[in-house]
Amino acid sequence: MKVVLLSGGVGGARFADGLARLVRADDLAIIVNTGDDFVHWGLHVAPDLDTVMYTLAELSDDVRGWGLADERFRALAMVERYGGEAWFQLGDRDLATHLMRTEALRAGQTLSQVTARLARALGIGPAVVPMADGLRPTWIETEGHGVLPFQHWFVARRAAPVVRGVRFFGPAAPAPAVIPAIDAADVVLIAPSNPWVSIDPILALDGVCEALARRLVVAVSPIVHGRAIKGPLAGMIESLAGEPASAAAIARHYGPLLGGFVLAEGDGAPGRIRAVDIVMADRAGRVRLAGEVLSFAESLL
Ligand code: FO1
Repeated sequence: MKVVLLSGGVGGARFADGLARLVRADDLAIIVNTGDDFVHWGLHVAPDLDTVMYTLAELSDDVRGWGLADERFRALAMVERYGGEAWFQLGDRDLATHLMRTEALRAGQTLSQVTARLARALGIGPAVVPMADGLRPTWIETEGHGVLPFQHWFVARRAAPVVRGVRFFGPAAPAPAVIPAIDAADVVLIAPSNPWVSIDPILALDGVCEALARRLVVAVSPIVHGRAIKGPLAGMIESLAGEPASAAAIARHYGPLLGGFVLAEGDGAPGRIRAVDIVMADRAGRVRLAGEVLSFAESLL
């Protein structure tokens, strides 16, 4: 099967890692949210792309979920000493990625081109595709703190301000490989990522929903028994959808786009829904979940 995965950061990266062990590299493309990208210390930082790349290359810090394992933060300490911005923790080895990316972008390469080159250098087989080559930042409308750029809300303010809306700025053109990858896919999987800030930025690009409407789309719930596996999603469902966090709220959010939905056992009824253990506690868990989602998708084709 030719598989496309729409992915955000940690949850998507772990699911991608499971898929990459089951699907031939040539048959798997991972389209990654770049709405969280921002310029920090003059460098283009792409957190979700890097989380996916580091996880697939087995270089990621498994406890934090983002950044590299065995990381040190000596450059950060020096920046702090100079009185620079130290609220976003860029590790010493992680800095190399941002330096290489920024240098290539300044030399005229696209984000798609430099990402493909970095992923190849890390020995990653599947295509890692940024959702857009242009800057398309996500901003968060908050209660009482105005409209904040994503990382200022998520990291600097620890996702504490209540979310009233999510906005995407900049050109809505998808990267050149996005629509052709979807058109060529037998199934498009939506990772257990945050629908509002990780997946919607991809869905909001020109032509993506139209392309998805022609394909079988299967999403994996990021909510298990009413709680988010990671991050601020549960509170966002309450403030944005006006209902308690549940797998059903996620399915309702994606609506008619979905041809199938995978959720945790005990979280919903069978049908075009498959209930499995969706917590990826370790690598075996990632591969097991990816296998269950693939066989479910196959049964729907
Ligand atoms: N998340 C944090 O909560 N605090 C950080 O200081 C932080 C630094 C960081 C550096 C590089 C990187 O690739 C990711 C980083 N993240 C950090 C994670 C990131 O902000 C979020 O996980 C994603 O943007 C949400 O998907």
